[in-house]
Amino acid sequence: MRGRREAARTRRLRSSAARGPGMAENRPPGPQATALIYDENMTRVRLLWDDPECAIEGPERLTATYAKLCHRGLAQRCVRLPAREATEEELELVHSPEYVAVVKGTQTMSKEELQTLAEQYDAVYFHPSTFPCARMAVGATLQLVDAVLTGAVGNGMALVRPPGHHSQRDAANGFCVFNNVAIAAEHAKRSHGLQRILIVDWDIHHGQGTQRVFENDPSVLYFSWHRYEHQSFWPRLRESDYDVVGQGPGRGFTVNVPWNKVGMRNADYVSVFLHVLLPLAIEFDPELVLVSAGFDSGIGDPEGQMQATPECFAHLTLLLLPLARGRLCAVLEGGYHLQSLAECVCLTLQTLLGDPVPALSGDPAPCLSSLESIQNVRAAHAPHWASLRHEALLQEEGATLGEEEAAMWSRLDSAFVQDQALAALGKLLALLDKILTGQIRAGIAVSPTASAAMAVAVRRGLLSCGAQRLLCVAIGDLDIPEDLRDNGRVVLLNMGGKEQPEAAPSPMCIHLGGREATEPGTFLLALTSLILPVAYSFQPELVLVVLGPDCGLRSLDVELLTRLLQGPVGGRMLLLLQNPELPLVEALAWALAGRALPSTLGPFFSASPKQALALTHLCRQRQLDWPMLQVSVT
Ligand code: X5A
Ligand code: ZN
Repeated sequence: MRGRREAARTRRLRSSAARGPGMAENRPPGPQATALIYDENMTRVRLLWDDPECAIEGPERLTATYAKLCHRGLAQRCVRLPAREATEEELELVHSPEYVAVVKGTQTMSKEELQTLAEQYDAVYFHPSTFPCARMAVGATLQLVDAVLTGAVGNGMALVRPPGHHSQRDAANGFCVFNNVAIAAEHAKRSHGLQRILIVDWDIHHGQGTQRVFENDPSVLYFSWHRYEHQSFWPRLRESDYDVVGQGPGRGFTVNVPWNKVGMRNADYVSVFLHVLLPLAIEFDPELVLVSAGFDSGIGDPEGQMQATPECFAHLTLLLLPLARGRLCAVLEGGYHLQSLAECVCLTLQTLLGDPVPALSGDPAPCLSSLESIQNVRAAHAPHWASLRHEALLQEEGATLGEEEAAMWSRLDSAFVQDQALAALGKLLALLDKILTGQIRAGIAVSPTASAAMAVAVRRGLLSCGAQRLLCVAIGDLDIPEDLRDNGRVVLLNMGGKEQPEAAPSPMCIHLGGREATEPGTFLLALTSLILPVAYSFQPELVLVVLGPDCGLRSLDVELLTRLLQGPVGGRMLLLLQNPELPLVEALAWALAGRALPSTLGPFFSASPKQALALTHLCRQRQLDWPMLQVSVT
């Protein structure tokens, strides 16, 4: 029974993988579907007088974006949900009744009155349609959150105007009137009983409005990166710096990453996700992820002046999808370069729809200024998060673990391969060839002899039509033949193998040995701090993940590895498992097909100090070879 269901799922996986981007099936409503909310009414609000600062926030932001989504066929693949106007009661989840009344009053104001009111706030304009539009922006966000939290859809995006994240209890600010995302988070707590919500604010401005709403609240983890330039960039607030971490019970639940230079690129953005946001988010284990999805952080934007390409937003989205069972709601904030905005929204929505992410372009080394910010924010949060605590530890002990840095793979000693294994090898090679020739994107092979199969697969992967760069992530006690160890085209990353001291470690072999290396705490830390940074630095064309017998990883950890490694490799991945349990194979097939995780991450395990230290030491030792391992300027 189970076997047949498994086979059916694998078939589905293969056929959808073969179709590739833009052609995946339209999923019916349900926990695997993606919602899109857009309503023309939100294009009504516009600037009626001359104000160079506000002129960039116009209706064409929505129309251009929506047109591109339709043109790409992406809007058509989504479940369309109607927007609605939020009630005043809902607005008052965050805003004062007095402020709501003020905004309500704008409906009947003359242009002069509107302008006078706008002057009371910083960088805001009003229009007779502001109140209904802003209510609809909130209502659209609530519709999306309700659909995701009831399981009507799995994730989704709301294209709204006006934006929300600068708006505060009693004030409009920075084009924002009502705080769409903050209201949605309060609503999720009150009406759905949620206890942990993550807000990821990747807009290029600091969402000080959202920060202020939740600064005392440990149930909402607020993360924002923002152009800061040592407090000289709007809104020029001291409270936007890395050392502002929340107050009272909310200490540690506000995370600010200031960008002190313009021109930040893909590597800077992904590094911050890997080394700051993800460790904290995994430890927090949110039940819902709200993205304040501003795209003024994308290349070409006049406000942000950054260099991150549209593909970067696909990667950021992919990195968030393993959280909260994939319950992710992206809500538009800023974004003022119409083409860049539309393109970035396409890449975000495409990823929500489960399409494979395109490769990340550019030098994988983060710049000095971003490393400085990463170092500072990690230090500021080390007291509050177990996943960062080993930073402090390392400084205290000044430890070196030279002997711990052990070596690798013993020689593949056996030419003896059983019949059964031969048959499995045949299937494995057929699968690998299909991946290499682009007929399918990813696959799972089962072998009774993982070590031998791995050696064969790596060799085959390197053949003439094979990969120029192959990453082999080997978990557990697996033997790698000598000749593959220092092949310039293969990086071997082994977790949990035998501890074997090695004379001269090769940059192409990375090994964290011992049973403890595959314990949940160590492994999750290794995933964000070692495995993904090496993979993003190497940019492999193919990833081979090999699980040795009794490798010690929980099924959840293998799933996370599988999902997250799809980023740096564009989804081209072969999983090789020795005698796995059927549910694991099923879960991995699901993961490769980009479907949501069935549960949240569960209780957090922290790595033992010894393991954290060994891992940190390994990362520091290898950061010259693999620049995305860096977390400090030294
Ligand atoms: C939502 C948003 C920016 C305001 C900039 C004012 N606001 N100079 O991106
Ligand atoms: Zn912005």
